Amino acid sequence: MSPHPTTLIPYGERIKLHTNPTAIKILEIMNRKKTNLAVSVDVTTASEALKVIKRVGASVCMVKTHVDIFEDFTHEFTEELVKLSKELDFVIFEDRKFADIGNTVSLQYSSGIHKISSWSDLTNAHSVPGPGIISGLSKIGKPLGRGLLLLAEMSSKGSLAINEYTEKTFKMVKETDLNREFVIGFIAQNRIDKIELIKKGEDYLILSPGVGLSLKGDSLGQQYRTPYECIFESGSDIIIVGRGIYGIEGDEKAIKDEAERYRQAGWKAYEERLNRK
Ligand code: 5BU
Repeated sequence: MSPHPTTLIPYGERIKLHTNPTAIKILEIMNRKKTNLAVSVDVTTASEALKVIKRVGASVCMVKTHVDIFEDFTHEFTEELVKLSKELDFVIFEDRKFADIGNTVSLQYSSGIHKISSWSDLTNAHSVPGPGIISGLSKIGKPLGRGLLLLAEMSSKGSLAINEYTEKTFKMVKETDLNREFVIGFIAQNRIDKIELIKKGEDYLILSPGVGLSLKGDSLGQQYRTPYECIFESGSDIIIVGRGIYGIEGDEKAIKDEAERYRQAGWKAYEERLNRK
């Protein structure tokens, strides 16, 4: 089977295929820092998260958060996070997984304690409610230059986001976000932007969680693949790693070194994929 055409274009050359400021920023950072690694910082205090971010920042293009798991959330944290994102050159992705009607998600995105749209460059949503979820989030996020990813597949065992659901999710984006100004890609395990459905010059980012260099999974249904399997074999653009990096045992340097090990593995797989031409 011939490789998906997008996987043969260098990240830097894909910048011109986007108009969304967040998509452009992500590809620029990836190109500049030679990294397709996103670190997921799923610790339960904001102070611990900041420590991890300072250690991994140099190796990543993106930091992914779940701010609803912090016991000590304040906007001092988000201010510090935004500051670090500028200093260390990464994009912020709040993995909120919105899943309600358009009106509700627009409020959840802009209001409440977390005010996600005010500090997070990128967020994501389930397609299960239908296209109104894209319109509701777009109303808030597009004027701010934010980006959205739709969940087309999940890494967990038994996920229902497969086959027809995945295909319909892709079609929903094509039909709803006509100028591709807000939805910049998908959370998926495969290159779900099917060749026969994309027009020339259309470019989507595929981000894959469920990545580990040594473990195969956990006891709660998570399934891991290696950076090589994600980037080279499945054609993903960005690998998302959580416990594989922040959960590593050892001193402060161990987390930094592990992030660098994943960065190198992800980048090597990307270079091999480009050279496959
Ligand atoms: P881990 O520690 O590398 O297993 O963490 C993976 C992170 O990615 C975690 O924050 C999950 O919420 C997130 N995730 C995932 O694991 N699988 C999915 O399909 C999606 C998100 Br969508």
